[in-house]
Amino acid sequence: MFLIGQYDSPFVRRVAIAMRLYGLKFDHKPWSTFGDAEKIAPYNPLRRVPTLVLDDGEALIDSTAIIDYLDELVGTDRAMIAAKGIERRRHLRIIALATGLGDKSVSLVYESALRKEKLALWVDRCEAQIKGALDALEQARDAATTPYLFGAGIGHSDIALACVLRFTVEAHSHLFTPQAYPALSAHSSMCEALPVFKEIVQPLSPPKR
Ligand SMILES: N[C@@H](CCC(=O)N[C@@H](CS)C(=O)NCC(=O)O)C(=O)O
Repeated sequence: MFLIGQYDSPFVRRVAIAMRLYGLKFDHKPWSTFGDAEKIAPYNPLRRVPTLVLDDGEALIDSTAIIDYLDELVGTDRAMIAAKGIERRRHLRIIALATGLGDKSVSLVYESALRKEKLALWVDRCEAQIKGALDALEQARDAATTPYLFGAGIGHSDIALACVLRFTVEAHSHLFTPQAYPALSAHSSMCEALPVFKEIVQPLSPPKR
């Protein structure tokens, strides 16, 4: 199978990190959503990444759907998320907040990289949404009494959170300071120190007009 997308995308990165931690072999096609859109289109009509193409040609799209498939492959005992109940819903809420924060951070990057003049209405809205999500995630991370969010081992919510934090800090450093978000800052440092995070990483390279 092969994974399409560059590791400066927090969504691609979280999938690749999960695959490595699960010990799943894959080829990597670091195609750019803008420069290589025509290459991506046959696999994903939305021309978005991540896209995971299986050996039989089936193409999976959207990081959460891809990870759902990876969990199925490894089975419930090894899956980095609870199988059901409140434990699963807690993970999913953090993942939704983190990936939603990622969506807004990515939108803001496009707003400044692709438009001649930024639209203040959109920038203000995205920044308010980013702040709201960061505040909620700080509270949740601060409340955790275990090394990771929901236990002693890393979970999908930890990975999604760390990947999105790195992207947000690189793209919009004025929206995040360690003083304002100490628990998130500590979470990011802990995850980024892991070998798999050091291996699967790429500095942000925004699209050009
Ligand atoms: N909800 C999607 C978001 C993926 C996403 O936003 N990918 C960006 C790259 S970071 C992309 O493909 N952008 C190109 C576009 O949306 O046109 C997921 O979780 O996979």
